[in-house]
Amino acid sequence: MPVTAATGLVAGTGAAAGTVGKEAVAAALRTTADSEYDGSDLWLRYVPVEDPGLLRKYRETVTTVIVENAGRNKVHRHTPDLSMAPGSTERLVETTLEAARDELVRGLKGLLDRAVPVTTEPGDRPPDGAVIVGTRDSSKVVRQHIPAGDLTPLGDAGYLIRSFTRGTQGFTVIAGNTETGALYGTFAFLRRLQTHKTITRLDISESPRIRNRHLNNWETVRLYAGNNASGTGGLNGENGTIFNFAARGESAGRNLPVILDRYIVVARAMASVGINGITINLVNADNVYLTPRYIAQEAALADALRPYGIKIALAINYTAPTDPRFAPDTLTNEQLDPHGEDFRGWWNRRAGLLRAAIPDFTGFTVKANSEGQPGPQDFGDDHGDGANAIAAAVAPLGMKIYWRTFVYNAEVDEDRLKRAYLEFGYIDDERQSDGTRGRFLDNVFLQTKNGPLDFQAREPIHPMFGRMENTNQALELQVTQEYTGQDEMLCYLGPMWEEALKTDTYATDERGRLLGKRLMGHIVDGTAQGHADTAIIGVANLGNADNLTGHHFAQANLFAFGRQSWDWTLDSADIAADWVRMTWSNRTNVVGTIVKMMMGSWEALVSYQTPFGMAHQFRSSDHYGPNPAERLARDDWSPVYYNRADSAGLGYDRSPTGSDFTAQYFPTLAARYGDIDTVPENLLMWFHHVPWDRRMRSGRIFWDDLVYRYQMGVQYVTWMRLTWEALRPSIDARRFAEVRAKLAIHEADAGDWRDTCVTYWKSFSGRDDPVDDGPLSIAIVVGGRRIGAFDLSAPSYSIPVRRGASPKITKVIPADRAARYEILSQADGVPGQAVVRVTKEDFFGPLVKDYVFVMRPT
Ligand code: BDP
Repeated sequence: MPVTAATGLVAGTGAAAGTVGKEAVAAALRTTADSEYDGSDLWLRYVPVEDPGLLRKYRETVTTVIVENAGRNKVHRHTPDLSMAPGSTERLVETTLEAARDELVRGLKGLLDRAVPVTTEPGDRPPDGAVIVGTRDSSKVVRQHIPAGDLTPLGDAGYLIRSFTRGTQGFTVIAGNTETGALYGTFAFLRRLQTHKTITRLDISESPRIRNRHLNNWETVRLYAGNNASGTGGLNGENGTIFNFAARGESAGRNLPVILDRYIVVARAMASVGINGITINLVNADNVYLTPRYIAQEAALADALRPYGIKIALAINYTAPTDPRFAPDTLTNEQLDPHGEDFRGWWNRRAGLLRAAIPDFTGFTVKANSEGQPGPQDFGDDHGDGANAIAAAVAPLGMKIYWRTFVYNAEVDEDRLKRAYLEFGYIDDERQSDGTRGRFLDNVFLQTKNGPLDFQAREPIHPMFGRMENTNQALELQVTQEYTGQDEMLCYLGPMWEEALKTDTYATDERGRLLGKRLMGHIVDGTAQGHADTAIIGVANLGNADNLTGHHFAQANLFAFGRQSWDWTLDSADIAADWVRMTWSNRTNVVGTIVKMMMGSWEALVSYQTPFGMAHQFRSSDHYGPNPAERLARDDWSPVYYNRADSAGLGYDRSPTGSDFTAQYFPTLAARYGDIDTVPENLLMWFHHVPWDRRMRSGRIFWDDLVYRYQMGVQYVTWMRLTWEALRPSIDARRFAEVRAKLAIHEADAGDWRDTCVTYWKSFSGRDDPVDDGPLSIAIVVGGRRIGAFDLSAPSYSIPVRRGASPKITKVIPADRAARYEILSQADGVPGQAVVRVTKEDFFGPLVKDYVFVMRPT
């Protein structure tokens, strides 16, 4: 926390006090503290508003905070002696309005650089400069000034922020139907100040489009946000995850029910973007989470999160009832019949235990018959039987089941992508005895990844979206960057999710007529097909690293997930701009530059990892680096299964003449994807085996475009690295250095992707790297001779210079007219070295290539 950092520095700067005066010390302290800032506040960083004019305006508009009856609605607390770990800086609150009030006080103090008084009494009329937070229940001001009719339509999570003007002055009301709504409004108001937006004449009404906005916290795998034994933070007995249940050694005293600062920071951050639930353990679930000892710990966590409107859930294992750890309440295999009372009774009892400790416990996430996890099929039943059995058992307790559809049993179909729909589609279509369709119960959500494979950087949408009319559908996105650079690569995922959510499914009704609202987002928010209960899930990226997410820029993905799950129609660039302002700086050039870096970063990653719809070329050991030649125990885990490289071309034919996966889409998309001439080029190899010499839209042949695309991805990372370097004066030292170090790794590893993949493809295409017509291709003139044919993947080029001739580059001729060049250095003699930097803005952002020419005598 910055507070701690500042305190730690007092001693060091104290000596200067006598000589330079108090103010200078304060300033020095702030800069030094900033230079040490570790990112632990996420985007809830409330630094003083730099612009003096704006600061003055804000200070005029906000002079006092009024929260009436903040202590009235105490949230449930199960754990009698709930307490923060010794030395904590965060504190436990007892109500949601207290959380809102404290946030406002903390935020305003930081932003306005002075304490803002808080009172509980508005008097007869609110004073000028007051900010009032509450509900119609808690606050007289809200009752007097906000008509019920304005609030009611906003539901139980919505909020309203309204300015009331009197002459040149006035006051501001932040109201919700619930205290949680008021808390969301408070964060939205603070966000306006953090992003330097106007806070006068406001009339804002907001409510979320999707009801359940949850994280799934995979606490033991794909955790790129945690300190580990070799990392800088050290393990200290923690396993790297965000919540400690079983830390040992030095951290043994820091297990739940003890509450750590970072839990509260995360709760505040989640609430600030409207995330209202979290499944706290991995989908490959450990039954220990269902034991009484763990339930007591979970209850403490739920107690701490509850004031922030966050409810918890657990991932479970389908055969948990047979686990001896639950003795004497265990079942035999025979008793696992989903239609029988034993199985249902067991789940009802276990859920009852949870319910007793955590009254708002939301339910279970289930990964069944998937990647070796047990499930109903092991006993001759199907997913409908299994999901409904547990759902029926927990329905009386008001709980829900999030049943994952990430299944791909090889015997279902040779094409892995077809398998989920084949296993779930018929259950959704099934006619029921009451005449309705669809067997899944109302408290079952089918939780489906955005694409049909597995969180690849670019996938088409999953064909189940829109085809499961009779079942609640939850969309699952991966916030933790398993396949998108983990904690090394800067990859902003907002644009990827925006692309998915705004994809037209071309869904039709039962008579084949196109639906009016049919984007993926409409399916997920329920407006396409009239679903009342809706959900979006982010596989979280939280850990115990100082900055809580591993890479400083990974914080942006959590932020974007929250904002997009609240309102999927938002523009991911706007979200990025908010995040940059809240996290880094409000200076226009910094905002513009970092947003630009972020916006191209995903498409760049796609380009150097899996361009043109290539899928899953990751080495199996870590899903970070490439290994296109790998063959694993299962075909459908193997890169070769996806790339299908041969002498004819590259890619998986899923058209009607291939696996016919395209038939699972609605007719318009099926036709579009099924035809190599109409499929979008960025999904080309997803659906087709593409001949090496196929003519592409650029006019080049496929092979040439493919290689250039790999190179472009790396060239973008070079641009990011250089661009970050130029931001040094505007960024605090520690974070600047940490991101800088990561960008260097990023660039090298992107180069590894390019080289490993292109080299492997070459063994099939039998072609050389294309030269001379890439976006950054150039020819140079040295000693009167024109020299070209530079392979853009090479780190340097050897240029023969005749004895006595000048080694100077006299001319640079870019192949692309839009490219710019700069001769950074010339060779002084032979041997010598010259560097030419070529840049060009391409479709996803700026590209940079530094040509290093090594002049050597012939
Ligand atoms: C894959 C991960 C694996 C997860 C699986 C899942 O590699 O660790 O268990 O997804 O979603 O991407 O269940």
